[in-house]
Amino acid sequence: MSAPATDERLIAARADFPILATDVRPGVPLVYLDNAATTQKPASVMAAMDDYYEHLNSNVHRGVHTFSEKATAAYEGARRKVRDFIHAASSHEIVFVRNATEAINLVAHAWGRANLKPGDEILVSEMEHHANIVPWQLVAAYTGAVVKPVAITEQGRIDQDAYARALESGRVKLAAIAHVSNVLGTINPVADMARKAHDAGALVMVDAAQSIPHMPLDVQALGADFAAFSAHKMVGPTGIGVLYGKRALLDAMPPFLGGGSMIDTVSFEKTTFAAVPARFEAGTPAIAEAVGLAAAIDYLRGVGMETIHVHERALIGYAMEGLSTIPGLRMIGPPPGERAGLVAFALDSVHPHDLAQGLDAAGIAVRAGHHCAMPLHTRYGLGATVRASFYLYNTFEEADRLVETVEKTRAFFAR
Ligand code: C6P
Repeated sequence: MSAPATDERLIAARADFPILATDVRPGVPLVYLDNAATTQKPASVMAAMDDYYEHLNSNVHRGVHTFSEKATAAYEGARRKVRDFIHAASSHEIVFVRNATEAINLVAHAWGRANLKPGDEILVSEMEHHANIVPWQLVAAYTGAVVKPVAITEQGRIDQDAYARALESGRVKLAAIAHVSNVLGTINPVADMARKAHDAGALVMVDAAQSIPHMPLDVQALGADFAAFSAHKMVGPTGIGVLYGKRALLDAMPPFLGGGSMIDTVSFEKTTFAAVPARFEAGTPAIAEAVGLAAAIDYLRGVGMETIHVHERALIGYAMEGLSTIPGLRMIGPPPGERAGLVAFALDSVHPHDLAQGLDAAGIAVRAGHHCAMPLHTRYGLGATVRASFYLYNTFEEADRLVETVEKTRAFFAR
């Protein structure tokens, strides 16, 4: 099969990412297929952060001096940019945190401790990342609530009948669901699932870590009460992520962390707290990273989220077709039309770590292991898989290199 032509705009976009021109070792160019772990950064994001440090570095929300006011304007401008990108109703609904993991922990601890009681249920699916399981287990241990896993089907979809049955208990207070699975690639029908949860009186936390970087997303259309994501998976920097929460829910939540910036008044008799989102942003925040996130959003908008989604769908279909020709290779998850641009697979004859090393020798970066989704791997009777995850700058030729090298590695181990 010959590779389809890659969209010219996306070929041009490759030049925006300096690291993509770097050899892994002399003469071995990088084929970066570990985008679900973290994405590469365009020069514009790095320049925005450098510019911040070179020209306006100061702490935010504190000083009355000019630079502090400029830094505050940049930081709050980033918040508005996130609001618009995810179609939130207000920038009060955007809380800056360290990453998706911290966003989910914030809800589990601030909302969960205040609202859960013994016997209450939190639904998660079997395909969740540990970040959308463990925080709920921690708060369940604290409150006496119960974490209930909803089964997935062999094809890697959340079993919708099981989900509907679980909601019938009348005890479900929150459903925590990945919009896109980081292992199966499945795009879950979150809007429909949120409607069902709301009808049953439950809230919905959407783990959007693997969807926001790859497709247009509207938190209001999805019906998300809360949503979590990380900048580093959407061409932005590490160290900053976002919790989206409906204003009324955030307003009613007690703080998670205490310290500077999150208070209104402090005395030894009584401390009162700031309005949201400041209430949840104790201490000096990641200011340069917020500037970087704003530049990342500008970059993604410039390319076009729909363009990215269409490109990745074509790429994953092409890659999966190629992988399906390799003897003894098992892919898990739904068909390409129902998934984002990633695929996890295992060979019956080669350990995933050996396969990943074989790929690395050819300059191809993939992830091998359980991808922080152990219950999912247990569900499929697999200890580990290799995962190839694509992004806007990957090409069909790179998908060819992946398939050829997996086959070569398989043949090598079969000798
Ligand atoms: N998944 C992966 O290789 P953090 O680490 O907080 O930025 O993101 C956590 C997270 C939450 N939900 C989903 C669905 C995720 O995929 C991730 C991160 C990476 O799959 C690193 S483990």
